[in-house]
Amino acid sequence: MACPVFLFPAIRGGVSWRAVRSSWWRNAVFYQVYVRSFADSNDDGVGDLPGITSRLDYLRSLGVDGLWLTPFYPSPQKDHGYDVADYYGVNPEYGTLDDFGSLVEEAHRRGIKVLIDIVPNHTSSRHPWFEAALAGGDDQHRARYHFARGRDGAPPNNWQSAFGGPAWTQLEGAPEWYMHLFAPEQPDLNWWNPVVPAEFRKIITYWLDRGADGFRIDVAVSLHKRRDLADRPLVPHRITGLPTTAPGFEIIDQPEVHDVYRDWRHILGTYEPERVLVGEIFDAGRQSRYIKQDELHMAFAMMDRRWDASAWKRAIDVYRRAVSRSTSLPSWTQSNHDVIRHVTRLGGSGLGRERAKASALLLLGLPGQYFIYQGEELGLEEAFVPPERREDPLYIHTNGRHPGRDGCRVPMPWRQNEPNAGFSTSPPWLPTPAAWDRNAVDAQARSSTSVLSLYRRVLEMRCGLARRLPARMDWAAAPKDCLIYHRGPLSVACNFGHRPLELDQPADNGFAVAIRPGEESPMRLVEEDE
Ligand SMILES: [Ca+2]
Repeated sequence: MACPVFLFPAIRGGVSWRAVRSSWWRNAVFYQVYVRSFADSNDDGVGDLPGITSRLDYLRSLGVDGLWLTPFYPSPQKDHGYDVADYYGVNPEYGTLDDFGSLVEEAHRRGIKVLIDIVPNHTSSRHPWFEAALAGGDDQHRARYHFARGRDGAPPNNWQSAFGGPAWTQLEGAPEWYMHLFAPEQPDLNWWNPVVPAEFRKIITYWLDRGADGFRIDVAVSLHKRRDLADRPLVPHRITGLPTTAPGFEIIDQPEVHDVYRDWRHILGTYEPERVLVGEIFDAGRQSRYIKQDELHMAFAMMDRRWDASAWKRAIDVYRRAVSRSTSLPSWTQSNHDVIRHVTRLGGSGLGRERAKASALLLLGLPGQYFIYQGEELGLEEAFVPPERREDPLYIHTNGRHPGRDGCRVPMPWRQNEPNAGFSTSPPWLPTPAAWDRNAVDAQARSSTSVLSLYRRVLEMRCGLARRLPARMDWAAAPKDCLIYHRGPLSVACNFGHRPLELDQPADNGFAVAIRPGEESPMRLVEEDE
């Protein structure tokens, strides 16, 4: 672990050894590695596992406690790895199982945990199960997916794919259709069939045995689909008037999904040190039902609100309340591989970057985990990817109505004055914007005012303060457009407005983080000894 203080807290008051050791993930800082775009070890333009291993010292110097690796399994890459053809292997583009072993070993040597992505909702259409299901009407394999007869040439029901169009594709020359809530190349598994949960028990055990410290679970509340496959009742949307699913009608989020996570949590409980489950769940209401002592450890407290003090305060409180009845804390997140980078969302260029620095400080002071999305620590903006170079199925399947998510997946800039900002000597799978040269890691490492230097400094402070920071925080009275909170010896103030604010430094608190979006001094970190 990069920050060993998390290991110490309580060998007192009858706290068991198990409880002490299980605390590693609480308040940890995780770093999401988008494998295809992080680091390229063999200069073929595609990131890979040895590339990640070669950059572990960078991640350690940044001060992260754990990584989340996006899927690296063999896959036809119709949805960049979220279409898994073999849950037990490594895509040759990304390396080998031995490379995975080395990555885990080297990460652990540096005190960094490794979470991997698991995709239980659907397989790739190239998975051997689905290929067998198609091959000859193999009933045993068909029963592992959702096959159903259509209605007069139409799909079995009116469910929609997240990527546009019906959630069903008809088999050629046959009356049956198969279900896919995402791309047609991602057939949904039938979790009502006991063969499916049994297989995933094997899969998670396989990776736990290879040293994985836990899983980030893709579309975590899906799994079981409502059994009656009933049509969605449609009602007019309250604003647009367009037909939308009636409230209370759930296709996913069935009660049986909880049984799966109780089962997985039980399996994880047989490993030491503690392994963790992080659900891809953003809705606070759902988080409160899934984050439990015997289910998930964490989900994402996604801070995607407009830059407004009261909206942020409300969102922070909603996510805090969501976990208040569990022993968990929120996992603050601003960006990931599916959303527009937050520097851009917060206004772009200099203004967006200043706000992003402020929001990081605001969230990093709160109780809870923090998930950095790769490149966030460089202040990267959403990149423009020319339409002819876009690869995201969301762009392709919506015929360009959705711009796609390629702009947040462009490879990392590592070195200034090198081709493709030092990511690769070959053209990267997505083009690096020319302007990213100045964002390169080596350039930012040399500058004390860079976003990277700020992240390093703040993570170091957070680590140093960890033992003194309680799980509780309290809002304090604040001027308009400002949020202030206290957490033990730490006080954090964040100015959402355009004018500088002068605040009295809290007398009883030894440490304060103040953020002032003025021109000369946009931000000020006040340390104890100042
Ligand atoms: Ca490569």
